[in-house]
Amino acid sequence: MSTPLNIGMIGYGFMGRAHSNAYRQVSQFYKLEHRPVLKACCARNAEKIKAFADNWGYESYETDWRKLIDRKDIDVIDIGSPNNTHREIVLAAAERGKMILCEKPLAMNAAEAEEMCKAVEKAGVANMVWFNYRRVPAISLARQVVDEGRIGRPFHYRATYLQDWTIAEDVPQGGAALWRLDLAVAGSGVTGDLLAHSIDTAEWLNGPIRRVTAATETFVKERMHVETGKKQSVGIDDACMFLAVFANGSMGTFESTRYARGRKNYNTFELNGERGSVFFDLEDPHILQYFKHADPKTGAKIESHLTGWQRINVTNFEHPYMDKWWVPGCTIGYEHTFTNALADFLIGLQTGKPAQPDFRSGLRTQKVCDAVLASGKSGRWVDIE
Ligand code: SOE
Repeated sequence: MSTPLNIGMIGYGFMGRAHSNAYRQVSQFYKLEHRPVLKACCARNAEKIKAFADNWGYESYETDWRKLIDRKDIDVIDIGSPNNTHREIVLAAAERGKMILCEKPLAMNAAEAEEMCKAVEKAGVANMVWFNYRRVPAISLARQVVDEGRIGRPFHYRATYLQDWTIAEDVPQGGAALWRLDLAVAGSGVTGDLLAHSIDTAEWLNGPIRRVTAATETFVKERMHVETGKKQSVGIDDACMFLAVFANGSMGTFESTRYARGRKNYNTFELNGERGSVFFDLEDPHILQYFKHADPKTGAKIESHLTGWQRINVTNFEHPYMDKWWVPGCTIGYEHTFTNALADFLIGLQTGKPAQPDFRSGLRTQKVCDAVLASGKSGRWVDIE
């Protein structure tokens, strides 16, 4: 018999939908002690949140998040609302002893994230940041390949995260749909929104980043603001490139933009080491490319005429998460990464071994983002503690 775990979801946009879908799916595919129940959702607009509640099967809705976190029948607060709301909700929800799942980036900056970490740690409540890409089976397999010593000494890490949806100058900023373009609400542009994913994956696969130097650019300097109806200056970084030095001595390059015509959600990385390399591209999500130069145990080199990149179709039962889904050869998609993440969170509750990335780990990413943005301004190398 599973125990119900009552969810209070804040936000009804893209992430509100992605998380709600995960809550609905997880118990069907994973056998777990806790069974999420869609107890209540919350947003300011009563008409929209009611429609959201009806569509996803939430039992009730609220229009004030404070009321939601005061409710005794809510166990978990899920934050899918814009970045500038995360801190306040986390501090209040932790005080009331709620478990918290927060959308990325954890906060507007590292100072906020630090405060949020302290709050959940003081309250002793379970917490996780929704860095869903760790749960793409091919990316989890990359981590396994690293752990198995198949990369050997790492030399290079290369990440790109490219999109193209803000090129037109008449795309406005602000409001429910376009808050990601509004500095006051988002905290930053592509650095917090896209590179946060790349940084989380990079540190997970290749360890901590020690130093960065960055260049940022804002291509469209003014956009109409949805709330004021007036043209206002744009404060976010439209594009950001940075160089990194990892604690293990390897070097990294990171590139992100929303101005790469034709690129919709092009999230890639490549890690090159002495014994092998891995490459991943989210536009080909079930494939992990692996180049084997030498045996991880003996160090013996593969015969040169037989070397080449392997395209591993990550759909076998032996692959991460895949025994929970379909039969080999049948792929899973974007939405399943959230379900896998949620399953890890619930397994963490069950085993007492908290799921990662928790808020501390989210704070690491935030520190790197802050360093990147500071370097983008100063043009200097910035160290990360
Ligand atoms: C931005 O367009 C965005 O929706 C991000 O906010 C998500 O985190 C990313 O996964 C997809 O792109």
